[in-house]
Amino acid sequence: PVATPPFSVLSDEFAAAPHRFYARLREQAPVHYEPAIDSYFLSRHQDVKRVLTDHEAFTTEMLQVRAEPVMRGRVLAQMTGAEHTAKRKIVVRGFTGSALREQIRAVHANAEELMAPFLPRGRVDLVNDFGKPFAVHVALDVLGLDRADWQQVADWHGGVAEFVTSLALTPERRRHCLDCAQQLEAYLSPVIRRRRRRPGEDLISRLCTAEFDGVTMSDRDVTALIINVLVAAAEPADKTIALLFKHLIDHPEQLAQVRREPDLTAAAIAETLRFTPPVQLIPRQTQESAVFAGTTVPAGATVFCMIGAANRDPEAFADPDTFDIHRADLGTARSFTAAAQHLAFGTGLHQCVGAAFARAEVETVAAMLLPLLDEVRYSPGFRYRETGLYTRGPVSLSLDFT
Ligand code: 2IO
Repeated sequence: PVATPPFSVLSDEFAAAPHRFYARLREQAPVHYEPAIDSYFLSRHQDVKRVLTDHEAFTTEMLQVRAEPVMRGRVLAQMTGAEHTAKRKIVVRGFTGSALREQIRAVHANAEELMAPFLPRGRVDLVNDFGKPFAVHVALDVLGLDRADWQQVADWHGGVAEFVTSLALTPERRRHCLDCAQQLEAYLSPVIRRRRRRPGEDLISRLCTAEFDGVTMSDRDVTALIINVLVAAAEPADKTIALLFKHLIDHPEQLAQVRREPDLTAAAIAETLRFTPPVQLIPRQTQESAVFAGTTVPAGATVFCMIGAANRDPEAFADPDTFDIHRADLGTARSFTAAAQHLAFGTGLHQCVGAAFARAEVETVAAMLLPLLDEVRYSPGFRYRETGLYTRGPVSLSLDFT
């Protein structure tokens, strides 16, 4: 008899369909240790929530090695105390009021422009034809960068995102990622210099000129924030849009309801984020040793919060493996705030600062695409496949419509 190898989140079986393993992990290995990367994986809603809420016991120190080398400076998630409060406030301002209204106009314009060529054909790959270029175009418009550079920026972004979202990198890939980051920084430096001299209405200008409680942003802060905004805006957006359409196509009665009552769109997006969060893992580091479900995690250990598993914990959601935009425990109004029950935007001090923007972006796209894509369905012969462990989404989503 051949012994079954120990379960691993790094296995091909897990990569093919992580949700099939969530219940087993929560019930039998709520603190799963992965020796190859010396990290612990937490899958229960209660444990994940505790880690994200207690930012003193569970720090973001590992971002120094997991993010800083490609962000080219410290990002908000690495900061605490007065510095964090001031700089987070500056970023929040950059995504509210007149700034947000202008950003949503850019969302509209880009969505319209990118979808136009596919309308007469009656077929579009929502990931590769639309979502990916759309997400980068919007990020560039928000930052006030030239959309003509989008292919180049998208390539650099790919390297930066690969670094941040990899569980293991070969030395060659690592060099490639660092190279992308360096070129991106070199591209941004003269832009930052110009915006300091002659600021406009874009996010880079706002970051350059902002002040809160006497705190301002250094060039390094601005660089890191621009790269952070680029990754955070580009990496999950195409996935969320494609997953929303996939779930609605798979649940035609709910699709019909959203078409009839567009006010249900926010609930459909919130349920998509709960059911299939595009960011599946959030790393933290234990300050002291900590006990979860009777298992001790040593001090200084890397802990990965499994957002997908926590979001399907029956202790937190009734009938968790069912996609239901009407679920009573969704709390749509709170779904894009720190009070959310689902953990797709994290929670606590470092909860996603772009959550309100993300909601407005995806709502705008959905409101625009639903009426355009009549009788939307999978293209004949289309095979659905997802990829990614850290961020995860459809490889493609080929749709036919009338
Ligand atoms: C570099 C991982 C797509 C963030 C980071 C500290 C990124 C930070 C996140 C999300 C999503 C990206 N972490 N956004 O999980 O800004």
